[in-house]
Amino acid sequence: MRLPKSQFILISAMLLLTVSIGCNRTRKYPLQGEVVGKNLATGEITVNHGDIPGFMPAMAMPYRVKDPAVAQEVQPGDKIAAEVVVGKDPSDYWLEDVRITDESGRVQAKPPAAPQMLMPGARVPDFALINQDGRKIRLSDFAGKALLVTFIYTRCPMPNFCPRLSSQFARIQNELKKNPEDYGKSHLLTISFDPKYDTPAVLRKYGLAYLDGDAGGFSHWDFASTNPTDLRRLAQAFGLAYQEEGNQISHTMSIVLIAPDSTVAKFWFTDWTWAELMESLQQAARATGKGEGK
Ligand SMILES: [Cu+2]
Repeated sequence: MRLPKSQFILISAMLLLTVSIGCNRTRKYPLQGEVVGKNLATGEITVNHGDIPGFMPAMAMPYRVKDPAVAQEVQPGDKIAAEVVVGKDPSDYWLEDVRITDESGRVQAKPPAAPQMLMPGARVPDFALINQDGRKIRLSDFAGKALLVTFIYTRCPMPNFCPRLSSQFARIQNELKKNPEDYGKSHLLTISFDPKYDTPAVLRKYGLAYLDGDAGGFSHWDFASTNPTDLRRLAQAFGLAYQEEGNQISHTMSIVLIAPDSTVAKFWFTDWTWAELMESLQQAARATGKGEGK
């Protein structure tokens, strides 16, 4: 069969479009199974699941959960239903829309507590903390500045987690110092989720190590903590999961940029570099001058 040229071009274009959509689209598969383990450090849960037609035969394997609060919530033994989402790169897949079900796979009346993570643009509640000097500080103290917040515990033995967060924040601190205007319009805040051990004195000593012994640096970088109840609320708001395990705390990473108007500007959970954080922080800080009658 010979097609008129115009029709041939049309069909070719449609085929090309279909192929490119097929490659760029993320795909979703329904999953049902039982949670048999979890690893808060990686934000993964291991699920023993049935056949997932078109994706995977029945087996037990770890899945990253998109929302870290959900990994915190579900427990081994829970029966769940979820969507496996496969990204453009098929080796990149994760779980979304996780629901706890009964034996027969029906969603139970009580799903996991709705994660209350703040979305970008949301106003940040005014949490109170105690800093390295034993002084009460509030997030609202930094209103008008771009505020970069992260969470650590000082005893963390995993080089890629808390020590990396602190050493990269130190790098940002040092770089910002070179530009007094940015320095004056920004602030860093490291929050410990281990208040029992990380007292103000411990945090002060820890902070000084990252400030090269310069206590003056605390005027731009606070190390703080608060009571366990407020920590839970803070962690939920900022999508951080942590859990005591013996003498250690297994946890995820969360870095949040709070804009000068006290709204969430951006989150980072896994992939980030100090340069990227600093650039976003500087951008937010420089935006403060605009629209304020300057
Ligand atoms: Cu850590």
